[in-house]
Amino acid sequence: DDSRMDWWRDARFGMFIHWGLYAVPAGKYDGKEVKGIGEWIMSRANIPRDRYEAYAPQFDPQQYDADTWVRIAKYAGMKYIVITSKHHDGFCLFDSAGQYDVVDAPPYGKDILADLRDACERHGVKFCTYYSIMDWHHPSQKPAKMNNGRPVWNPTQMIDGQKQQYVDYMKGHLKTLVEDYRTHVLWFDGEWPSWWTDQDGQELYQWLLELNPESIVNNRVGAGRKGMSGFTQEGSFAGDFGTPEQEIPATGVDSDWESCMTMNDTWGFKTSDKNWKSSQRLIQNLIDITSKGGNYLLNIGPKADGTFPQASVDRLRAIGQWMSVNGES
Ligand code: FUL
Repeated sequence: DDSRMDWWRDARFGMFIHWGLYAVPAGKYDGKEVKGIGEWIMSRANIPRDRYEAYAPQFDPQQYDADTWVRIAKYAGMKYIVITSKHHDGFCLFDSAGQYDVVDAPPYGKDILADLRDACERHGVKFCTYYSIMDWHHPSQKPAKMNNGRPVWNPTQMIDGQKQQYVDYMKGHLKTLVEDYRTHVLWFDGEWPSWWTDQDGQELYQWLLELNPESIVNNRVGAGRKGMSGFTQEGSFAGDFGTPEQEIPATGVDSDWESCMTMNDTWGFKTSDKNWKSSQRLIQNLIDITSKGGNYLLNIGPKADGTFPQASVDRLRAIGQWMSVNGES
């Protein structure tokens, strides 16, 4: 019985939010522009852990207002929000059992995810969370190799004998996200290091459904994803839905799927990335995806001050205007 998927299938349109310490450097390290997507800066610039940790005391999003974010999403016609609870860099936007999270990091010290959950619940938007399996900060994992004395983080290597402890650490986080943050979707990612197996994914999925039988879990919980196309190799574990990334599949897909896409070329905020798609293009993507039976998860990369980039707000407003004429309520 997959009636737990009903709301998700009806939803069609959601907001992805990539936010974390990477919004502080916003694409620059040691005064130099770093190539690639903003949330990968720790890896792209081979930043050692202690240097990266130094962004935490600089992360002080005084203008963050969860209510405003949810109103913007709702006006655009989005029915759910998926936010990075922990990206590959390991820093948590919720009150985790450990210390590497926004609640324990001065000066901000407030619970970003709790505020967003409350705002979502007030506005009838489903609150959902992204979670990275690979963790560039956790002591169980080490860099793939060193390059001139600097860490190459992707993919991490699991230190012998540490895996069970790390899985328990993840489960602690996930239990908190399910029980205290009432997350509706567990959107996994960072499943590609060789120490994570399809069987690990299947076990974690079963464990999550026992915790909350209403949970929805994406296919990246398993290890059988085929590149960016979003689907899973035959015989591998596929979770509840496929996750094409920056792609819209052809028609004729019979499983559930959701295309996640950026408005420019980065997920996490990057000052230099001004390559914005037009509103018209985003609306066409929405039509294309939903007419093929998929969901559209459209990304925002908030700035370190807690606001959405103006270019994103403008586009969401245009989508909302189109929706008010053409959408179902
Ligand atoms: C990828 C990640 O590596 C990117 O940073 C981003 O989160 C995208 C949605 O998924 O696998």
